[in-house]
Amino acid sequence: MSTDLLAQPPLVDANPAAIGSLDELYKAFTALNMEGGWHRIKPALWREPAKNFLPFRWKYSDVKPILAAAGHLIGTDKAERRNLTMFNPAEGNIYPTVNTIVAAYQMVKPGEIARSHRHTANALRLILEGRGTYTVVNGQRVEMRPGDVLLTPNWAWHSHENVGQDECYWMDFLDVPLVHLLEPMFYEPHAEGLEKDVVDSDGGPLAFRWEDTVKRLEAVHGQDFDDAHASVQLGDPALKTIRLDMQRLDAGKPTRTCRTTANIVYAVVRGKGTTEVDGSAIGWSFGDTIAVPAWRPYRHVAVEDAVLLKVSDAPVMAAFDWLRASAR
Ligand code: 1HN
Repeated sequence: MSTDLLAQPPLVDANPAAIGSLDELYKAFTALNMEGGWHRIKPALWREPAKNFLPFRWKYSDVKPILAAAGHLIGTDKAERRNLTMFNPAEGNIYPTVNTIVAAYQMVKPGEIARSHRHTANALRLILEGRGTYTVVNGQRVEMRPGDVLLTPNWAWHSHENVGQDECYWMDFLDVPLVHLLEPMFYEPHAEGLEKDVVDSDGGPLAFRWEDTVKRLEAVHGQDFDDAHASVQLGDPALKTIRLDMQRLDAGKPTRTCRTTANIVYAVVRGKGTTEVDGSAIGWSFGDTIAVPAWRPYRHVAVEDAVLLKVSDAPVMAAFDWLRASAR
Protein backbone atom coordinates (compact mmCIF):
# COMPACT_ATOMS: atom_id res chain seq x y z
CA MET A 1 0.00 0.00 0.00
CA SER A 2 1.45 3.41 -0.91
CA THR A 3 1.32 6.38 1.50
CA ASP A 4 -0.36 9.56 0.33
CA LEU A 5 2.48 12.04 0.82
CA LEU A 6 0.20 14.98 0.10
CA ALA A 7 -2.18 14.13 2.96
CA GLN A 8 -1.78 16.01 6.30
CA PRO A 9 0.06 13.94 8.94
CA PRO A 10 -1.90 13.38 12.17
CA LEU A 11 -1.50 16.23 14.71
CA VAL A 12 1.06 15.69 17.52
CA ASP A 13 -0.18 16.55 21.01
CA ALA A 14 1.54 19.71 22.35
CA ASN A 15 0.39 19.25 25.96
CA PRO A 16 1.84 22.55 27.37
CA ALA A 17 0.46 22.21 30.90
CA ALA A 18 3.71 20.93 32.52
CA ILE A 19 5.72 24.08 31.66
CA GLY A 20 4.66 27.03 33.83
CA SER A 21 7.73 29.29 34.02
CA LEU A 22 10.58 30.56 31.79
CA ASP A 23 12.98 28.43 33.87
CA GLU A 24 10.98 25.31 33.13
CA LEU A 25 10.73 26.33 29.49
CA TYR A 26 14.53 26.69 29.14
CA LYS A 27 15.11 23.41 30.98
CA ALA A 28 12.65 21.64 28.72
CA PHE A 29 14.27 22.59 25.43
CA THR A 30 17.85 22.40 26.75
CA ALA A 31 17.12 18.77 27.67
CA LEU A 32 16.36 18.21 23.96
CA ASN A 33 19.70 19.77 22.90
CA MET A 34 17.99 22.94 21.76
CA GLU A 35 18.51 26.62 22.33
CA GLY A 36 16.07 29.54 22.17
CA GLY A 37 16.85 31.89 19.30
CA TRP A 38 15.99 34.83 21.59
CA HIS A 39 18.56 34.17 24.35
CA ARG A 40 21.67 32.62 22.82
CA ILE A 41 24.73 31.88 24.93
CA LYS A 42 26.74 33.33 22.02
CA PRO A 43 25.15 35.33 19.17
CA ALA A 44 24.75 33.46 15.89
CA LEU A 45 24.77 36.57 13.70
CA TRP A 46 26.96 39.66 13.88
CA ARG A 47 27.30 42.78 11.80
CA GLU A 48 30.66 42.01 10.18
CA PRO A 49 33.48 39.42 10.32
CA ALA A 50 34.69 38.75 13.88
CA LYS A 51 38.38 39.06 14.73
CA ASN A 52 38.99 35.42 15.59
CA PHE A 53 42.51 35.18 14.16
CA LEU A 54 45.34 37.61 14.83
CA PRO A 55 47.72 39.46 12.56
CA PHE A 56 51.13 37.82 13.09
CA ARG A 57 54.58 37.33 11.58
CA TRP A 58 57.02 34.41 11.55
CA LYS A 59 60.63 35.34 10.80
CA TYR A 60 62.54 33.01 8.48
CA SER A 61 65.79 33.97 10.25
CA ASP A 62 64.31 32.56 13.50
CA VAL A 63 63.02 29.40 11.83
CA LYS A 64 65.96 28.42 9.59
CA PRO A 65 68.42 27.49 12.38
CA ILE A 66 65.70 25.42 14.07
CA LEU A 67 64.89 23.56 10.84
CA ALA A 68 68.64 23.05 10.32
CA ALA A 69 68.84 21.57 13.84
CA ALA A 70 65.85 19.36 13.04
CA GLY A 71 67.94 18.23 10.08
CA HIS A 72 70.46 16.70 12.52
CA LEU A 73 67.88 15.21 14.86
CA ILE A 74 65.07 14.02 12.57
CA GLY A 75 65.65 12.16 9.32
CA THR A 76 63.12 11.78 6.51
CA ASP A 77 63.17 8.08 7.48
CA LYS A 78 61.54 9.10 10.82
CA ALA A 79 59.42 12.03 9.68
CA GLU A 80 57.18 11.77 6.67
CA ARG A 81 57.91 15.50 6.23
CA ARG A 82 60.44 17.68 8.05
CA ASN A 83 58.30 20.75 8.34
CA LEU A 84 57.25 23.29 10.93
CA THR A 85 53.67 24.53 10.62
CA MET A 86 52.77 28.03 11.80
CA PHE A 87 49.82 28.23 14.19
CA ASN A 88 48.08 31.54 14.65
CA PRO A 89 48.46 32.87 18.22
CA ALA A 90 44.68 33.31 18.59
CA GLU A 91 43.48 31.98 21.96
CA GLY A 92 42.97 28.22 21.92
CA ASN A 93 44.24 27.76 18.36
CA ILE A 94 46.74 24.96 17.77
CA TYR A 95 46.83 24.54 13.99
CA PRO A 96 45.67 27.05 11.32
CA THR A 97 47.80 30.02 10.27
CA VAL A 98 44.59 31.81 9.30
CA ASN A 99 41.11 30.25 9.47
CA THR A 100 41.31 28.21 6.23
CA ILE A 101 45.04 27.97 5.48
CA VAL A 102 48.08 26.46 7.15
CA ALA A 103 51.58 27.54 6.17
CA ALA A 104 54.80 25.66 6.93
CA TYR A 105 58.55 25.78 6.43
CA GLN A 106 60.15 22.60 5.15
CA MET A 107 63.74 21.48 4.61
CA VAL A 108 65.16 18.51 2.72
CA LYS A 109 68.87 17.70 3.01
CA PRO A 110 71.11 16.46 0.20
CA GLY A 111 70.49 12.75 -0.40
CA GLU A 112 67.12 12.73 1.37
CA ILE A 113 63.74 11.68 0.04
CA ALA A 114 60.38 12.65 1.51
CA ARG A 115 58.15 9.70 0.59
CA SER A 116 55.09 9.92 -1.62
CA HIS A 117 51.61 10.46 -0.25
CA ARG A 118 48.37 12.12 -1.27
CA HIS A 119 45.56 13.91 0.50
CA THR A 120 42.40 15.81 -0.32
CA ALA A 121 43.96 19.03 0.97
CA ASN A 122 45.34 21.24 -1.82
CA ALA A 123 48.94 22.35 -1.47
CA LEU A 124 51.51 24.64 -3.01
CA ARG A 125 55.14 25.42 -2.36
CA LEU A 126 57.26 28.54 -2.63
CA ILE A 127 60.96 27.72 -2.93
CA LEU A 128 63.24 29.87 -0.77
CA GLU A 129 66.76 28.46 -1.02
CA GLY A 130 68.70 25.58 -2.53
CA ARG A 131 69.05 23.90 -5.90
CA GLY A 132 68.93 20.26 -6.91
CA THR A 133 65.68 19.30 -5.24
CA TYR A 134 62.80 17.82 -7.20
CA THR A 135 59.18 17.32 -6.33
CA VAL A 136 57.40 14.41 -8.00
CA VAL A 137 53.72 15.20 -8.56
CA ASN A 138 51.60 12.43 -10.09
CA GLY A 139 54.68 10.94 -11.76
CA GLN A 140 56.00 14.28 -13.08
CA ARG A 141 59.48 15.06 -11.69
CA VAL A 142 59.80 18.83 -11.46
CA GLU A 143 62.86 20.80 -10.37
CA MET A 144 62.28 23.28 -7.50
CA ARG A 145 64.24 26.51 -7.88
CA PRO A 146 64.23 29.61 -5.66
CA GLY A 147 61.27 31.90 -6.39
CA ASP A 148 59.27 29.14 -8.09
CA VAL A 149 55.75 28.26 -7.01
CA LEU A 150 54.69 24.64 -7.52
CA LEU A 151 51.20 23.21 -7.11
CA THR A 152 50.07 19.92 -5.61
CA PRO A 153 46.29 19.79 -6.14
CA ASN A 154 43.76 17.67 -4.25
CA TRP A 155 44.63 13.93 -4.30
CA ALA A 156 47.84 14.30 -6.36
CA TRP A 157 50.66 11.97 -5.29
CA HIS A 158 53.71 13.93 -4.17
CA SER A 159 57.21 13.21 -2.89
CA HIS A 160 60.33 15.39 -2.67
CA GLU A 161 63.93 14.33 -3.33
CA ASN A 162 67.16 16.26 -2.92
CA VAL A 163 69.78 14.99 -5.40
CA GLY A 164 71.89 18.18 -5.18
CA GLN A 165 74.49 19.64 -2.80
CA ASP A 166 72.34 22.29 -1.05
CA GLU A 167 69.89 22.00 1.79
CA CYS A 168 66.59 23.01 0.19
CA TYR A 169 64.25 25.29 2.15
CA TRP A 170 60.75 26.09 1.04
CA MET A 171 57.35 27.15 2.29
CA ASP A 172 54.18 25.05 2.03
CA PHE A 173 50.65 26.42 2.01
CA LEU A 174 47.68 24.10 2.32
CA ASP A 175 43.92 24.35 2.77
CA VAL A 176 44.03 21.67 5.50
CA PRO A 177 42.10 23.86 8.00
CA LEU A 178 39.31 24.29 5.44
CA VAL A 179 39.24 20.52 4.95
CA HIS A 180 39.02 20.20 8.75
CA LEU A 181 36.06 22.62 8.83
CA LEU A 182 34.17 20.86 6.04
CA GLU A 183 35.35 17.29 6.96
CA PRO A 184 36.26 15.71 3.58
CA MET A 185 39.74 14.59 4.73
CA PHE A 186 41.30 11.59 3.03
CA TYR A 187 45.01 10.76 3.27
CA GLU A 188 47.00 7.88 1.86
CA PRO A 189 50.72 7.09 2.01
CA HIS A 190 52.02 5.52 -1.21
CA ALA A 191 52.12 1.72 -0.78
CA GLU A 192 55.60 1.49 -2.35
CA GLY A 193 56.96 4.65 -0.66
CA LEU A 194 57.60 6.29 -4.01
CA GLU A 195 55.82 6.43 -7.36
CA LYS A 196 57.21 3.90 -9.85
CA ASP A 197 56.57 5.57 -13.20
CA VAL A 198 58.28 8.93 -13.11
CA VAL A 199 59.16 11.24 -16.02
CA ASP A 200 61.12 14.50 -15.97
CA SER A 201 58.89 17.50 -16.56
CA ASP A 202 59.04 21.29 -16.60
CA GLY A 203 55.91 21.17 -14.43
CA GLY A 204 53.55 22.52 -17.10
CA PRO A 205 50.54 24.23 -15.49
CA LEU A 206 51.68 23.10 -12.02
CA ALA A 207 54.82 25.26 -12.04
CA PHE A 208 55.13 29.05 -11.98
CA ARG A 209 58.76 29.90 -12.65
CA TRP A 210 60.42 32.88 -11.03
CA GLU A 211 61.83 34.20 -14.34
CA ASP A 212 58.34 34.21 -15.88
CA THR A 213 56.83 35.88 -12.82
CA VAL A 214 59.46 38.66 -12.89
CA LYS A 215 58.75 39.32 -16.60
CA ARG A 216 55.01 39.44 -15.97
CA LEU A 217 55.46 41.81 -13.02
CA GLU A 218 57.58 44.15 -15.13
CA ALA A 219 54.89 44.24 -17.80
CA VAL A 220 52.19 45.48 -15.39
CA HIS A 221 54.33 47.79 -13.26
CA GLY A 222 52.77 51.27 -13.10
CA GLN A 223 49.17 50.09 -13.49
CA ASP A 224 46.81 50.65 -10.56
CA PHE A 225 46.47 47.87 -7.99
CA ASP A 226 44.63 47.71 -4.63
CA ASP A 227 47.44 46.49 -2.43
CA ALA A 228 50.57 46.54 -4.62
CA HIS A 229 52.41 48.48 -7.32
CA ALA A 230 52.39 45.51 -9.66
CA SER A 231 50.43 42.31 -9.27
CA VAL A 232 50.01 39.15 -11.32
CA GLN A 233 47.83 36.18 -10.57
CA LEU A 234 49.41 32.70 -10.76
CA GLY A 235 46.73 30.46 -12.27
CA ASP A 236 43.08 31.43 -12.35
CA PRO A 237 42.82 30.43 -9.60
CA ALA A 238 45.92 28.32 -8.87
CA LEU A 239 43.91 25.81 -6.84
CA LYS A 240 40.14 25.42 -6.42
CA THR A 241 40.38 26.87 -2.90
CA ILE A 242 43.46 29.09 -3.09
CA ARG A 243 44.26 32.18 -5.09
CA LEU A 244 47.88 33.23 -5.60
CA ASP A 245 49.14 36.68 -6.52
CA MET A 246 52.77 37.73 -6.88
CA GLN A 247 53.01 41.37 -5.96
CA ARG A 248 55.68 43.98 -6.31
CA LEU A 249 55.99 46.88 -3.87
CA ASP A 250 58.04 49.96 -4.66
CA ALA A 251 60.25 51.23 -1.84
CA GLY A 252 58.81 54.18 0.06
CA LYS A 253 55.32 54.12 -1.50
CA PRO A 254 52.62 52.89 0.92
CA THR A 255 49.80 50.89 -0.66
CA ARG A 256 46.18 51.93 -0.09
CA THR A 257 44.60 50.64 3.09
CA CYS A 258 42.01 48.00 2.26
CA ARG A 259 40.27 45.01 3.79
CA THR A 260 38.72 41.84 2.42
CA THR A 261 36.66 38.92 3.66
CA ALA A 262 39.36 36.64 2.21
CA ASN A 263 41.91 35.26 4.67
CA ILE A 264 45.45 36.02 3.54
CA VAL A 265 48.94 34.73 4.22
CA TYR A 266 51.83 36.68 2.68
CA ALA A 267 55.31 35.28 2.04
CA VAL A 268 58.25 37.60 1.43
CA VAL A 269 60.05 36.63 -1.78
CA ARG A 270 62.29 39.72 -2.07
CA GLY A 271 63.00 42.94 -0.16
CA LYS A 272 62.11 44.44 3.19
CA GLY A 273 59.21 46.42 4.55
CA THR A 274 56.36 46.74 7.00
CA THR A 275 52.74 45.68 6.85
CA GLU A 276 50.35 47.64 9.03
CA VAL A 277 47.46 45.36 9.95
CA ASP A 278 44.61 46.76 12.00
CA GLY A 279 46.87 49.06 14.00
CA SER A 280 49.93 46.84 14.45
CA ALA A 281 53.08 47.37 12.36
CA ILE A 282 54.73 44.12 11.31
CA GLY A 283 58.27 44.35 9.89
CA TRP A 284 59.39 41.73 7.38
CA SER A 285 62.26 40.60 5.18
CA PHE A 286 63.15 37.65 2.94
CA GLY A 287 61.37 34.41 3.76
CA ASP A 288 59.05 35.81 6.43
CA THR A 289 55.36 34.87 6.70
CA ILE A 290 52.62 37.36 7.61
CA ALA A 291 49.07 36.38 8.60
CA VAL A 292 46.41 38.92 7.56
CA PRO A 293 43.10 37.47 8.76
CA ALA A 294 39.73 38.38 7.21
CA TRP A 295 38.46 41.94 7.36
CA ARG A 296 41.56 43.41 9.02
CA PRO A 297 42.47 46.71 7.32
CA TYR A 298 46.05 46.51 6.04
CA ARG A 299 48.62 48.30 3.93
CA HIS A 300 52.22 47.62 2.98
CA VAL A 301 55.18 49.98 3.03
CA ALA A 302 58.35 48.57 1.47
CA VAL A 303 61.67 50.03 2.64
CA GLU A 304 63.41 48.18 -0.23
CA ASP A 305 61.73 47.19 -3.50
CA ALA A 306 59.94 43.98 -2.56
CA VAL A 307 57.99 41.03 -3.93
CA LEU A 308 55.32 39.26 -1.86
CA LEU A 309 53.42 36.08 -2.61
CA LYS A 310 49.81 36.59 -1.53
CA VAL A 311 48.05 33.32 -0.67
CA SER A 312 44.33 33.65 -0.01
CA ASP A 313 41.07 31.73 0.19
CA ALA A 314 39.38 34.23 -2.18
CA PRO A 315 38.10 31.44 -4.52
CA VAL A 316 36.17 29.89 -1.62
CA MET A 317 34.64 33.25 -0.66
CA ALA A 318 33.85 34.05 -4.30
CA ALA A 319 32.23 30.65 -4.91
CA PHE A 320 29.53 31.48 -2.35
CA ASP A 321 29.25 35.22 -3.03
CA TRP A 322 31.03 36.04 0.25
CA LEU A 323 34.00 37.85 -1.26
CA ARG A 324 33.76 41.51 -0.22
CA ALA A 325 36.41 44.16 -0.09
CA SER A 326 36.45 47.80 0.89
CA ALA A 327 38.83 50.70 1.19
CA ARG A 328 39.36 51.64 4.79
C1 1HN B 1 52.32 18.11 3.58
O1 1HN B 1 51.81 16.95 3.10
C2 1HN B 1 53.49 18.62 3.04
O2 1HN B 1 53.67 16.97 1.38
C3 1HN B 1 54.00 19.81 3.53
O3 1HN B 1 55.32 18.34 1.60
C4 1HN B 1 53.39 20.49 4.55
C5 1HN B 1 51.60 20.67 6.16
C6 1HN B 1 50.45 20.17 6.72
C7 1HN B 1 49.90 18.99 6.28
C8 1HN B 1 50.49 18.29 5.24
C9 1HN B 1 54.21 17.92 1.92
C10 1HN B 1 52.22 19.98 5.12
C11 1HN B 1 51.68 18.78 4.65
